[in-house]
Amino acid sequence: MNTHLQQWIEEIRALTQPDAVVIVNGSEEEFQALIQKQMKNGSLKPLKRPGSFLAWSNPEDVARVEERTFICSEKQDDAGPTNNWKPPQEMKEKLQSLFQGCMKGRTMYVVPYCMGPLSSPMSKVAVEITDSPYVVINMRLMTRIGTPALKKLGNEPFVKCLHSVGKPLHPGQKDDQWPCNPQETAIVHFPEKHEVWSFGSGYGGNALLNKKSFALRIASVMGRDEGWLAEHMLIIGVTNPKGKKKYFAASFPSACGKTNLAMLESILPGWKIECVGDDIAWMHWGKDGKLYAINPENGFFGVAPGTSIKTNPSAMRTIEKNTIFTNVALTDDGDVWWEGMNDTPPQHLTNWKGQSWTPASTEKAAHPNSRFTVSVSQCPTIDPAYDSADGVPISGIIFGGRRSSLVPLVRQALSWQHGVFLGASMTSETTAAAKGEVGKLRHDPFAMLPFCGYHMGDYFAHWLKQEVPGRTMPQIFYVNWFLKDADGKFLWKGFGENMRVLKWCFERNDGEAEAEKTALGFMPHAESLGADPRLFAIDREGWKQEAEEIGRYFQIFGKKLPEALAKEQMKLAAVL
Ligand code: SAT
Ligand code: MN
Repeated sequence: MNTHLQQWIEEIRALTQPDAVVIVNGSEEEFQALIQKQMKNGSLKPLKRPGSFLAWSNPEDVARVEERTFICSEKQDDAGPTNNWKPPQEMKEKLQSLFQGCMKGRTMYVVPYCMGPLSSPMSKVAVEITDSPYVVINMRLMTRIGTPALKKLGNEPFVKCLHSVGKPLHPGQKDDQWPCNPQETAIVHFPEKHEVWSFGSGYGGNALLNKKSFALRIASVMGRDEGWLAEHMLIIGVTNPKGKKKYFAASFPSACGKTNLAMLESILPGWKIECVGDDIAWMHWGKDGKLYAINPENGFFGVAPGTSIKTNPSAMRTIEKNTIFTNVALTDDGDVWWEGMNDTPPQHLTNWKGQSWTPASTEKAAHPNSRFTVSVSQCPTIDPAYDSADGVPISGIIFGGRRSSLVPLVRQALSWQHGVFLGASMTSETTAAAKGEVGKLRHDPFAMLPFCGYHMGDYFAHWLKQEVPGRTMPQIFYVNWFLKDADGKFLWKGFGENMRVLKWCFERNDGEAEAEKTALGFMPHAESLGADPRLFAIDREGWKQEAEEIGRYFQIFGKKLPEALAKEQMKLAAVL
């Protein structure tokens, strides 16, 4: 075994004092045994769907906790104004005491995993040590775990991810259905050391450290240092009726429809969308000057509510079997249900808190951030190249947020620099993916606000630096599916209809689609997309205020705000 790993296991075993240590090999038998173990203690309930299970979390552990997430870089300035920072030494000491004996009565699982295709030079191997068997089975669906990852690693150093639910068991003590320790939760990143320490939560990105912690926070730092991009982006292949194919990457904040767009079923005859990934893209420049993306993940951790045969048929087919559901409702015949799955809810359910539920209940049956975990291999529209070592060439990058007013349906950036400005000035209404108020407008640059592992001003500069002679820069677009009219009704149907917008982006990329140059970028004519003209209205007063607000926001980056972005902000303010 890898000598660094051997050493690390010994160190963590001594610190956390588990009853047993298991090196996870990733086999089917091991997976089944872990499921049996969790069914026995009630953590997992078997479902009618073949190979599928339901977990209900502690109601205090249901989403990412941003105020308890830290970037502990050596210098505070490297974490920047958008991250929580503590001196690494002080934080390490605190963590040492939190982790002291924290795995007593539990098994410590050592999970080697590879982010990205095993054969790809862009992929990276990491190891997560966790005392949560729920984390292990989720990781088996989400990443490439076990022996193949260890083999790829050889004797190289690796990213160390340490996780504990923070709930040691005394001899004879009965375990909780969802052990966690919300009072002491902390998700801590040491970017220089390529280390993550997560304590107290078992949910999603707090605990599956491969995802936001490694593939975004730590990987964004690696990308800065090594000249590539780790982004909160889905990746899709779009094929036109002539059989021409282009790939797009698209970045939206959590729970703004990335999974739906990634699995879109075209409503336009002859057009086809295929999915490479629904959440994260690692992008490197090829020798041919094109930008190539891989999906570092191997599964989906999708938001359940709102997913239906109408909104996302491909996802519904993906989750017909071999799926772990978390915090959805249970039907009386052992299936799952969530708000938005169909028009008429069942007459009786057990809600995500394990309580009896009827349509008359005032509480939601499924938690708004309830999820499904499933392997990409079950997605009927998975792209043939999703596991390709070379990745896929990106023709366009799409940014977007959830804005009920002001921001038009789609526009194209005037240049790379303007596109970076659009990414930097992204704003979106908050969702249930993170703890806190829902529907509150906030800045979320590049949908990376909670996920950038270093100073956001440096991150903007890193994006600007990508434009060098000899490279084919992807075109940049900005979309907003969420505009509402005065009565609060959506102006755009979204979902399958979004194909019309993608078609325009595709044809812009071919230099074919028409567009008008406006103060906000190139815009299509509403009629050509079959869209309500209000989706393209430019409210100059509103935009003046928006430009001012962007200017105010940019000030938080101080000297690290790139000149080019300050200029773009002034250009926007001047043109309105
Ligand atoms: O919980 S996760 O961070 O994995 C999901 C999300 O917020 O996008
Ligand atoms: Mn996400």
